[in-house]
Amino acid sequence: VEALSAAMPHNPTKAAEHGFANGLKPQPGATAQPASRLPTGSTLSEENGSGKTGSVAPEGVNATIEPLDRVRVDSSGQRLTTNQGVPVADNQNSLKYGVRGPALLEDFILREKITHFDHERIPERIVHARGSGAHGFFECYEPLTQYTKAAPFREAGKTTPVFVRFSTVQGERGSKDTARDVRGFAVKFYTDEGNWDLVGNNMPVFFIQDAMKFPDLVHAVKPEPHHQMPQAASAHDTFWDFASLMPEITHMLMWVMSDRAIPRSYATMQGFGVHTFRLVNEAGESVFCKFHWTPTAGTHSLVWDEAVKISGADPDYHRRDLWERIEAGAYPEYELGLQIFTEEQADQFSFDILDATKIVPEELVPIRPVGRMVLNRNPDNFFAETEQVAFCTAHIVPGIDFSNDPLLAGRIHSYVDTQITRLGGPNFHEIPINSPVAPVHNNQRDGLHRQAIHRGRVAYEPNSLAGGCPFQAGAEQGFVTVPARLRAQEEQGKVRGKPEKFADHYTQATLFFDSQTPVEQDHIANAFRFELSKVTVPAIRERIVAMLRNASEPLARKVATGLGIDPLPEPQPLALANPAKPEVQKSPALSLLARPGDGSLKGRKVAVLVAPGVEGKSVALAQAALLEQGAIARLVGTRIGRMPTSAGDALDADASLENEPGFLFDALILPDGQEAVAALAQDGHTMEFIRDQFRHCKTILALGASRQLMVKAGLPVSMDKSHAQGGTGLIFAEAGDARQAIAAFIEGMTRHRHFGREMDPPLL
Ligand code: HDE
Repeated sequence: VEALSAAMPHNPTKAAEHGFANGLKPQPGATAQPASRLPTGSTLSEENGSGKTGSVAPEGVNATIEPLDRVRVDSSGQRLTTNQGVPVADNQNSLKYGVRGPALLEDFILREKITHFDHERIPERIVHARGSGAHGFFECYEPLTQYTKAAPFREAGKTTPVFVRFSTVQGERGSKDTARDVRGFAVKFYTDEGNWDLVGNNMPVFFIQDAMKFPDLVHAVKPEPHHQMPQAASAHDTFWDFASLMPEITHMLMWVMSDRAIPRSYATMQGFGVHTFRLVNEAGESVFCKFHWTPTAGTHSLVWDEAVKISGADPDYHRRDLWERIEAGAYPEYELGLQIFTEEQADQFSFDILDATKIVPEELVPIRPVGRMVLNRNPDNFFAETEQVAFCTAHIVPGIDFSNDPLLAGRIHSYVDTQITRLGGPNFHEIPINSPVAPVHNNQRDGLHRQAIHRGRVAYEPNSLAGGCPFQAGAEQGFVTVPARLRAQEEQGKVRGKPEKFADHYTQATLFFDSQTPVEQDHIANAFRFELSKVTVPAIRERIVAMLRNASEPLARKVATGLGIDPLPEPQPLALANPAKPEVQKSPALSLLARPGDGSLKGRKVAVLVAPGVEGKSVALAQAALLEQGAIARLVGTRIGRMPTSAGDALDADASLENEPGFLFDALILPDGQEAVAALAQDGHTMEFIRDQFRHCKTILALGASRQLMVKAGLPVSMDKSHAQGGTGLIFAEAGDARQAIAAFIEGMTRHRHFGREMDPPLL
């Protein structure tokens, strides 16, 4: 037990889950797994978890652990059985009539094993198929009872267990992580008044305004139906054809062409509820609300060239990063912020708050921080948890309510519906990862895969035979829908149509583009250029440029130049000739660079190149200094294994230039030691390593003799500045000067990238 908990210092309860610490460890000679706890239905209450007040979930612990204990399986010390619990004597050979004779139909052990295997796969999600999940907790900063009676926001310090799934949208389950795409950011709160799913994205707006268009959008962006290409990419004809005919998409296009679509890590991207929701207090009063998750580590992204290369070398880049951060105790953390506004305020806005292609600028309604979410525990089993988790926008709790956003309305139907097919029936809420920690009691019965064994003969309400139970909770305790105003709607009657402000397709696209820093604007223009250069039909490219002219003339011009379109096409006709004047012309908060985060290096990866004859002391110094900052320095050698140092001792390279290319690291240290430098100079991988690090604007430190490597790689060493300034992110240290240079290197890394070096087309 001690050895196990020592090996997993950050998830101390894992030992207990696996049966080692709670007396479940099988005894020698044991014949069967001890009976697991029966599902109780009610698993969390004020006494045992999420309801605890004034407490913070300890690191690595959260309250979904106990409820899930009943289904965790530990096979250590156990004999192999069939699914009926029959011990299996031979798991190597099928039953035959003589060793060279025919296999026998009677072999129920083989048939059960193969039959189960044949059915191991379930349908993947139609969108967001590729994802990664983690457990954690949400902690409330202060009571929000003035606005909402929702359980997670009742008291300061209250913690609520959560399960989060991050995802890409377009690609299939086995596709790459670093595609240019929106990222799903779905949070399941296991509140003590039922599950609340906040199924958001890492961008606060969406492509379309009405659920009616969702199947069209997804059909357009998915791999084209005749040849199933391209995988995990929007850079193809059908997506841009659809986009060019849907001007409401323009604002979202700005976001997906920005670096937000290629995050560095799930721990460094924001999350948004997208739609306007309602908060409702005990008195039944309601306000509107937008949900924002902001990462403590700041918002950081990849650059496109890097994202493309990573997808080849490590398609699991984000999944690995999330897993490793949690295992290392560098827990991803996000602050939840709310934009709260009244219906009267909303009526005055220049845009419609029911339109999911619009944001509420922070300068108009500030974001109020209300709590933090920490992801502190990896799932035990990908399929059981991350794949089977079922998020549904229909899952809300007392204190939260919907707005009339027509996109949200379609979602309220879609998610439950899709789970019924994907998870094989209406009882998916009983799959352990989905089951609420609050008690479940109703008269729904039967269906495929029913787990609960309901007792008694009463499955209806009202009843007298069961004393009227389960009884209606009533307005005091139960969920009550806000009686929203419907005056205007009554006048119109049933219609298919949109409110007028929905027709302003460009004002906020302009706001977004104009609020970006010049570097970010360049990246957006380059992304349009790249995507449209993959489009084979010239008319589609031209229609997009014509659309962009309505949002930003400089952007449209730059994209057109990049595509060889001259002269510029006429702007697309406006659906609304005179849109309302926006309250905010620039919102600096929309720039990724506006949220550098806490400056910590937690979870960052640094490559230290090594070869035989390396100067070991400065390498050790750098490793120690980086570890202190929470960054991981990996020794990347001309090969893996022991490397003699110039002082006669040895270092262990755990990665090689071949298996961990340069673009997988956030920064680079080139070592001192003539012999090592000569060996590195012989290997072409070293040059690619350095050039990628340079091209992707990362901090590079060249210790002593390794300056030659920079020269050989063709780097403009004239960029060399005193390392005290470190402005270019290129730091050179003379021999014996390592300590100070390492400090400058760490300072450079806190800036993430040095975009001053960036050139289009790239210099190297
Ligand atoms: Fe989804 N979406 N969506 N979506 N969505 C699904 O549900 C849908 C939309 C989002 O990690 C599906 O379980 C419709 C907006 C996330 O498991 C499906 C519409 C936003 C996830 C579905 C939208 C999202 C999904 C597919 C337009 C951001 C992954 C599998 C009306 C606010 C959740 C599934 C996870 C998944 C439908 C639009 C986010 C088909 C009909 C807007 C994060 O039900």
